[in-house]
Amino acid sequence: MSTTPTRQQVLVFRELPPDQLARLQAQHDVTVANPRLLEQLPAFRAALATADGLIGSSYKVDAALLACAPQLKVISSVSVGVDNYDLQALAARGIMLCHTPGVLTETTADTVFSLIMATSRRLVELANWVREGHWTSNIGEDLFGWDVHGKTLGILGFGRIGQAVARRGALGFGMPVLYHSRRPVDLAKDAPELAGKASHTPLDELLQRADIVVAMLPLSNETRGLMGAREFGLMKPGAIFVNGGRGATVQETALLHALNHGTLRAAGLDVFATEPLPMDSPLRTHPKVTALPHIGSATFETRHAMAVLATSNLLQVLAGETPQAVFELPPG
Ligand code: 8YV
Repeated sequence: MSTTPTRQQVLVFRELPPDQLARLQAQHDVTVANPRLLEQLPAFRAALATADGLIGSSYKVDAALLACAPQLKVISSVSVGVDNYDLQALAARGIMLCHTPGVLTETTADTVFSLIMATSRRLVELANWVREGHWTSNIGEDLFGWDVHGKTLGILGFGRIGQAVARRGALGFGMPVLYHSRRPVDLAKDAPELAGKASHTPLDELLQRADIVVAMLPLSNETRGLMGAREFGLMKPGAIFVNGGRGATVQETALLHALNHGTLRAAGLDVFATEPLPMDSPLRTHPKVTALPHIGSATFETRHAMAVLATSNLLQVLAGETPQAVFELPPG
């Protein structure tokens, strides 16, 4: 005897595209409540009490919040990074965590490379200079930038996005690539296009040799504050630092010191320890900083693809199926 699947309770905590919301509503009872909007916080908290599944991103999900969700089976994050989720608490409750790796790799790598170009060639500064009406004669050396092609690219973190950045540098710009990660990547097997073009390098040596250092690190206990005064002090005079991973991997006071007194020529930042970037942060207006509002994956195409994957993950788990992209939690 066929049984009609029961409609379960789904809480959407960050807006989804209408077509993906409709997919959820076709099978389950859906509440949309974004807890970062004060007026929606009561509805969020009320829906937590009966939620079987959550879908959204960029909101801290800790043990205290999970204690308000006694029926929760799964969280489907519309993100590849999961540092805003208390993984131990999820594991202890047996709550599954899904995320959206892969679909945002190329877009995020494009964003990172745009920061490499913007900082090296001073694109934002000079575009503003033209906009403000200063271009009244041929430019002089004071407006020159620095070449990107052929420079040594150092990448901290060599997962999907780090490798995509390496492809852009090595294959598109003729850049020797040094990368630092916990373990060397078997390039011949996993990234043959980078074989012979990217070298697993100790952190200190990478910082000393690279002209452009890109941080593509997830945030964990191991990576929090990894780039501090010692690390910035190792970097070459005139080096450029770009962060496209997580802001808290960088000690921002050390970054500011390197920009103001040390060796750093410029910094391109898409992520920050606190987001949105506080109005009183010196990084917001620093002349050597190009700051973006965490737009790594923020294109129409990619954010839709992420929402499709996250919605599929959630529907699969609620149907008792294996999701396309589960995040392996630490042992509970
Ligand atoms: C945004 C990201 O946080 O996927 C991640 O981990 O950092 C970015 O893609 C995410 O897209 C928010 O929905």
